[in-house]
Formats: sequence, C-alpha cells, structure tokens
Amino acid sequence: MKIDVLSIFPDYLAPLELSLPGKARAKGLLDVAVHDLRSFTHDRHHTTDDTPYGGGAGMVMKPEPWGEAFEALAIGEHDTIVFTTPSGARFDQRKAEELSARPRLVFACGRYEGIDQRVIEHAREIARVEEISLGDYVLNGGEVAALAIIEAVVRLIPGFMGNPESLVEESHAGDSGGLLEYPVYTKPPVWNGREVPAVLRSGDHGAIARWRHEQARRRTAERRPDLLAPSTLDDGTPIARAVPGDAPELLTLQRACWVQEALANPGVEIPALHESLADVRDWLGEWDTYVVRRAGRLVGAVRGRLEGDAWDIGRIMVAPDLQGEGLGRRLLEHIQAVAAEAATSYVLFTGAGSERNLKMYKKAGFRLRSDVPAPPGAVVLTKPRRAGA
Ligand code: 6GU
Repeated sequence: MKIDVLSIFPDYLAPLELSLPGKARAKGLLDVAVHDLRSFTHDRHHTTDDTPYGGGAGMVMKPEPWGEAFEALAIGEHDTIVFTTPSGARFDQRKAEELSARPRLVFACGRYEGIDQRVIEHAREIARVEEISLGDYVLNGGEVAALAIIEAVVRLIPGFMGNPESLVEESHAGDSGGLLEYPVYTKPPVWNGREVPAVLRSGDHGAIARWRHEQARRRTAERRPDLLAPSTLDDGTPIARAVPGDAPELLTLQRACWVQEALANPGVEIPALHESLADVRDWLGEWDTYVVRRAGRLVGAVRGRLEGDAWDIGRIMVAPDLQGEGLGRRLLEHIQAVAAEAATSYVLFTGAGSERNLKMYKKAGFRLRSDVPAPPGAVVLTKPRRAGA
C-alpha cells in the first residue's frame, strides 16, 4: 500500500517513522510519504489560508496549494483521498477494513475552519474520496486523526500482523459478535492481593469461553449499549436510545403525560410540566433515555441514571391514547435491564395520588418507602437489584 500525507505540519507525522507502520515499511508492505502543503505555495509567506466568503470566525484553507499538490502526487482514479474533518463520517473498524484494501491513500489534513469546498469537489472528480472524523469532538487539525486512521488501517494489511488470530478476537472486529473485548489477565496468579478469576485457571475451555462472552456482553451493555441489538416490544418495535433530535417530541409527550399527573395530584409542583425545550435537551445529555416510536411517532419514553449506588428511574411516559396496553410496564422493565453495573437498587418517585402508577410499580416489585424523604406530594419506591439481573 502507498500512503501520502499532505499537511502544513509535516513534523506532526513523525511517529509514522516508528514502530507499527515502520515495521510494515521494512517488510515492503507499505510506502509512506509525508508532504508539506506549504511547498505548493508561491508567495513569500507560504500562505495556505484566507478569510471565509460570507464572513464568520476563523480562516479557510485556500484551494490552489491543494490542487497543485494533487497534481504533483499524480493522483488517479484508483487512489483514495481521505479528508480528515470533524464534519466527516465517523471512523470505525469497518471503514478501517475497507481502507486497508485500497492500493493508495492520500491523507489531506485540514486545519482552521476547513478546506475550500471546491477542493473536495475537485478531488471527487480525480479520485475516490472519503471525508472522515475520529469522533464527536474537535481537534485543532486533521493530523492526529490521520495518524490514528493510518495506524488502524496499516495493521490490517495482509501479512502485517505477526499473529492474525489477534485481529479476530479484539473489540470491534467483525468476528467479535459486535461486543467489546473481555478483560484479560496474565501472570502472576495473585498480584497486590488480587486474584485472577478462577475459571481462567480451570482448564475448562467451554467454561472459559462462556465466562469471556458474558464479560464482553456486560462490558458492552455498560459502556457501549449502542452496540447491542435494541430491545423490542412484543411486536418487534425497538426500544431505542434517545438522540438529541428527540427533544422536541419528548417535550410534547411529557407535557401531555404530566397534565394527567397534575390533575391526579392537585397542588403538587411538577417540574416536568414547566420544562422548556432547552431543559429537555440538557437532561437528555445527563440521563440514559430510551424512546419507543409507533409509525414514526414518539409514543413512549423512560430515563435512568446512577445516583450513588441506586439506579434512579424516571419520566416513564406513554402517549395518553396508548395507555393501558402495557407499554409503561415494558419501559420500566427495560430501564431496569440497562441499569449501570454499579447499581444495587432501583429508585423512583411518583405522585402520592397517582394510583395507576403506584399499582404498576408495586406489581413490578417496587415497595413504598415512607422512611425515605420525597418532594412534597410525592412518594419514593425502591426495589433491590437481583444479582446478575
Ligand atoms: Cl478528522 N479533524 C479534526 N480537526 N477534528 C476532529 C476530527 C478530525 N475528528 C474528530 N475531531
């Protein structure tokens, strides 16, 4: 594979000379060249940026040096130009595998507010183009992203890894069943008073495989629930993680649901009825929230988060026209099933006069806790978490 990197900070790419890609170069599997974009400028100051048309903060990378660089590198239709940009598609293992099969990658590392859009359009006419982001955060430039992508891609080149088996089992690998990797241990058997789990020293390969799979599943549920298949209602409707775009419908649903609560609990202050769209957006960022849609319409929701060692459950909402069908019960089951590993109990609040809710919670194993303080007009219910549940 041939890799070219275009950057105004070529020194940033010095690690490419080291270890991993270095080995691949030595084996003749990889040829890497880093190019200074400034060498494709002609003014005294080697200018690569200018002010944006239409105004706005920051600077934009000028098109001419990029155009000249692409020409100098003799980029053709079989080559892939990778623009590293926070507005790109999220990089993942699948993309790494895809890129590892390409004969040539040219990384165009953007800086400032980005590259003149005509450069990307031009690139699409002369080569294959990928616009890739590392994740939902902002770096000062695409160099570190290019390094990360190159490292992920190069180790997948056939013949590069000493032990290809290790590619199969690791987190995010296609064969890992989409789970994160299980915890691993090596000698000594006891370190700092901590023992290696007995099952790993049992010699029982079936038991070891089951233990590892269960650990991987738990870890994934805890850290990356988005990687697991969504839970569903009996009819297959998914119970999905809420996204920021759900906020307006959540606001509407919670107003509809808590009007009923207000009527059942006269005089009680109900925060859910007073929240703005901005408030809903804020709490969406702080709680694990799940939603159910029917024919595109958001009809149910629930949220949970860890408070100390209790999993705090709230905002169980079901559209008024669908109440009584068991949706609330399913949402309650779901939010318990996805509780953080550290939770040893579940806790929820409801209006003291909300007969229907109280009945559902008690049926689900929750008990009224008059010994735990609650806001005026509300009651607290708790339930211990069963081990392994
Ligand atoms: Cl590829 N570039 C920049 N500048 N910031 C990023 C990124 C890329 N990926 C995540 N943040």
